[in-house]
Amino acid sequence: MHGMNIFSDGKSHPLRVGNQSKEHIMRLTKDWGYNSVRLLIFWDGIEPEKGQYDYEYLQRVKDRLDWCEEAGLHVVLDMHQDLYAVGYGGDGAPEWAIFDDGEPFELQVPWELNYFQPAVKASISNFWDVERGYGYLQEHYINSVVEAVKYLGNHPAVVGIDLYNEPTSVTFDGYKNLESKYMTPFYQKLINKIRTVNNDLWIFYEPSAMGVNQGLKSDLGLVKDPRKGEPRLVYFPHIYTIDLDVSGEYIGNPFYINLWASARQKEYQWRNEPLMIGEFGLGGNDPKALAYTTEVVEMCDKITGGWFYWDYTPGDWSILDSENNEVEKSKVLDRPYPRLIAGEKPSYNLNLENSVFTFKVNWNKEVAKKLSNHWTEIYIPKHLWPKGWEMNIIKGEIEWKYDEASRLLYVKALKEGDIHIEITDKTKS
Ligand code: 9MR
Repeated sequence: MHGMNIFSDGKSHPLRVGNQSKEHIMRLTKDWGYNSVRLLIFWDGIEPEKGQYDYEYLQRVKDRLDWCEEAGLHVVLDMHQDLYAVGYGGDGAPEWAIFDDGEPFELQVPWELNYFQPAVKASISNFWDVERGYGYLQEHYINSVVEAVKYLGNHPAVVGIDLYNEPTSVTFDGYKNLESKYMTPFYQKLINKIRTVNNDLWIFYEPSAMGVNQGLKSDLGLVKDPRKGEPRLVYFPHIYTIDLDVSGEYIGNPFYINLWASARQKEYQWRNEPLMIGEFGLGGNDPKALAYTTEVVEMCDKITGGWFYWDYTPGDWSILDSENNEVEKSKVLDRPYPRLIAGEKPSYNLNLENSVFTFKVNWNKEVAKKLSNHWTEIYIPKHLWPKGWEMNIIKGEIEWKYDEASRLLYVKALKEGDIHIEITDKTKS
């Protein structure tokens, strides 16, 4: 999956869906080769009054899922929150679920600093630590997610749901305690409950944001998927490296990106689950911002992780400026990638110096038996080879075809063994 986070302008929008249009969503597949989106939904949208679900809200989300389906996008629903709730400059929890122990709150800039405000800390603690007497908050949250799954989970565009955006605590003796003591059992309960109503959805879950987003090790315990058949769990961290948080810009050294990647690689291998990146991004289109974006997407290719850029709402961070014009960063993100892989142990990368895209995969009979579709699909961006591209078959015997309308190259193995192809600029041969 390569895609965008969508409808971040819904966070505190009265209808919780934002102002973006269907045409805007259609561009994701028409103008670029995105195949998926992470779509923000909110607890205060689903259950604005205690115990009462707002089906009009869920219907508004469903209407947007129809757009996504028409655009050919897979959707991961994202139970979003920042700073616990709208009242703290964030989004997520309904008003009735806020218990601040009478602590004060003063709005801070940048927004992340509000996590340290006493009222925010208290409200977050009252959600996670059931011993403080508000255990029913988690029950209500879980039931709201299940209600969303019941209402939206069978929509043809929906492939999965992200259980909780960026769990963050500044009170439980550091983030590790939040992960091991509170988040792990909470996720397990939530997964079990989702499976009572839906056996098919992929369940995406995140480690703690604070610490892990910056590259430190996660302490989240293992969770199990009780579904019939193979587990469908995806480890779904975010990356926002510390240099960006501290100085607001990329220092031009991939050290922190590599630190993050090696920690995450160990974790997803230990968890024995696929990894995808739920969010990464930054503002601006200056050389440093473009370098950072390039480094992150190259790292994702290296670890074969799909991703969702933060975010698509036109503005400083987006691939569209506030007048909906495409900006330079869009070209960095609009890259060739395999959208479907028939084979094992894939690797791929784009060499920006000579514009050569390399794709390798192993094809064997065992893998072939498991697949219903034996074609690998590789997306070819418009902008990269404006005078045309060609494919060199370095290794393997393949059959191939190209669909101009979708800019998809289809490759099929004809013999067991390694396949190695290169896509290059036609004018350079
Ligand atoms: O980019 C968003 C910023 O404009 C908002 O003020 C802030 C609080 O709502 O949220 C930012 O988006 C964050 C997202 O919700 C969670 N992950 C980090 C994103 C970037 O800071």
